[in-house]
Parts: sequence; structure tokens; C-alpha cells
Amino acid sequence: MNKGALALLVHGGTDNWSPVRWMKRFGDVCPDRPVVQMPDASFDPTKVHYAAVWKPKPGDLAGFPNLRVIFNLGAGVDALMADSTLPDLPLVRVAVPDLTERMTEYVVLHALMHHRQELYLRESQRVKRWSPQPQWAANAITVGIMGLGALGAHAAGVLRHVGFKVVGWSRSPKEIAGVPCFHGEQLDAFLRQTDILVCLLPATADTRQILNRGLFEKLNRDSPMGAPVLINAGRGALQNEADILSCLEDGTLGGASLDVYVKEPLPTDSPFWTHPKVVLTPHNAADTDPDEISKYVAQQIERFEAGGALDNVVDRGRGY
Ligand code: NDP
Ligand code: OXD
Repeated sequence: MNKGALALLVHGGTDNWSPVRWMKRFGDVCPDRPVVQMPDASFDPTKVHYAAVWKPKPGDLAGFPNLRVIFNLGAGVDALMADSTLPDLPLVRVAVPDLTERMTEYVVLHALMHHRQELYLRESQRVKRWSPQPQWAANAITVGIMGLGALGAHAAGVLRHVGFKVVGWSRSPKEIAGVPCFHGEQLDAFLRQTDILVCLLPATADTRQILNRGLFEKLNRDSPMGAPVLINAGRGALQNEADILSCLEDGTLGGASLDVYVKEPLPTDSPFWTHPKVVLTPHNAADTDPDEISKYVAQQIERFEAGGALDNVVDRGRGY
């Protein structure tokens, strides 16, 4: 067995990131290649050609002199980009239908939850209040998606099928059937139309804290929902959490679904936990499935070794 080894560096905390589970899957899909869970002081680091990682410790990847490709086991590479010692090698991220469809489920679920006044109705049930409020049609609501990449573009199509109007905003111009697309400097025009703001941006130097009071104040104030709503499943670094709380308090925002936070796990003293206008999930909008992603990585390695191109290589200059 002289194939270059695959080193597994997985840190995450939650069950989905159990290194044992990932080791087992990579062992199954790379039967003729050493797969080593790091740290392993007994393994010669010069034998490592590939690394499959989730939140490795800064400096860890610099320890493999013959590394050829780094595979990030999620879609977002912000944790890796923050490592100034990251080797200058192809960095591949996850963009697969399995992850994309899971994220679309989350986005549609939460858009519908706010559109159908679920927070009000659940509270009504709790207090035995038979007092429905007027309803409006999905096509009276515009969902604005920030980030029209693998995830945003797919969610846009499904939201359209549900009946919402959908608009999108990205860095470069895009064309999506039935979805007016804005880019760059056209942000304000995009925000003016938006009733439900869905954020599926990567965290980069350009997008840090983009979800702030100034931006929320530009959202459509004439929504049938009374006030616009925020859904953020991108990254916590995109949001100013004090601004979200104060905008929920003063009605600039009518509600928020948050999956990601500046600090994760979310500290138990965060006001988000108990806020009546917040629907909170623990960064599980779209899990990366070890079965799917280990196959994806193994196939890419086979193709790379046969002289083929890698898919979904991160542009280090852009940071995503
Ligand atoms: P992509 O790289 O495919 O898409 C990113 C989109 O954001 C692109 O449309 C890009 O524009 C746009 N964008 C980036 N920077 C800017 C900017 N400065 N201004 C305007 N638009 C910008 O990423 P994915 O769709 O695959 O994933 C998006 C993010 O979702 C990930 O980076 C990750 O943080 C998060 N995520 C969260 C998960 C969760 O469970 N909560 C799971 C998976 C991902 P352009 O098209 O012009 O390049
Ligand atoms: C990802 C994530 O980036 O899980 O894939 O957040």
C-alpha cells in the first residue's frame, strides 16, 4: 500500500463531527490508502498527501511537508482562512446536492414559519388563545437572498415554487430564472424590496458584520408581515448581535431565525435563547453528512491522481 496517506483533522464538538464516525467512513471509501486520525505522533507526517479537515488547529496543516490538497469538510472555509500558516495548496470545499438540499429545507422551513406567523400561533396555543390574525398570500412576500452561490441559488428556485417572490444579491452579476438578481453596489435596491432577508453569504473581510442596524433599516417597511424578518444561516461573523437584539426590540425587525452565532456553542447567558421573537438552531441548518462527503473527497482524490481537475477549489484572494 504506497498511496499517499489521508490525514483526518476534525474538531467540532457536536455529534456530527465525531472523528470516529468520519474515520470509519473514510476507511470504507479509501480501502487502499492509509487514513490517519490526527494527532498521531507515531505516523510519519511526510507520508501525508491529503488532509480532510474541519476547524483544524492553526498551524496543524503546516506540519505535513508533502501535502498536496486540503479538503474542507464543510462549505465555509472561514476558519481555515484565518490560519496564517495555511499551506499555499489547492483548498477544496464542500458543494454537493446533499448539503445544498438540506440548507434549502432549512430556508424554506423558516421562511414559511415567519410567513405563516408560527411564533404567534405557537404562543396562542400555549395560552389557549383562539384569535387568528389576517393571512396574506406567499406571493405578497418577497424573500431576498444574500449570496447566490451553491446554496442561495438552489433555495431561490424552491422558494419560487412555494409561491414567494424572490430577489437575490451577490458579488458578481447572476441570472436565475424568475429571480431579479442584484449585485455589489445595488445592495440598497435589493434591500428595499425584501420582506424576509435570508443570509447565505460566506464570512470574509468584506462581509464581516454586514447584518447590522444600518442594513436592517433599509429593508421593506411596508411588508404585510408588519416588519421584516432576518434568517441567517451563513456565519455568525456576518451579524452584529447587539444590533439584531436592539432591532427586534424597537420593531425594525419583526423576528429572526438564527442558526449561527459570533460565539459557538452559543453561551447559555445569550439573550437569543429566550427571546420571544427568535427561532434558534444550533448551527445545524445543513449538516455535512459523513457518508456523502467522504465519497466526494475520495472521488476527487482519485480524479486528481489520474491528472483530472479538482472541483470547488476556493479562491484564496476572495476568501471563499
Ligand atoms: P458559495 O461560495 O457557492 O456562494 C457564496 C455567495 O456569496 C456567492 O453568490 C458570492 O457572490 C456571494 N458573496 C460572497 N462575498 C460577497 C460580497 N462581498 N458581496 C456580495 N456577495 C458576496 O457558497 P455556498 O452557497 O456554498 O455557502 C455559503 C455559506 O453558507 C458558506 O460560506 C457557509 O458559511 C454557510 N454554510 C452554513 C451552513 C450551516 O449549516 N449553517 C452549512 C453550509 C454552509 P459571487 O457569486 O458573485 O461569487
Ligand atoms: C459548513 C457548515 O460550512 O457546516 O458546511 O457550516
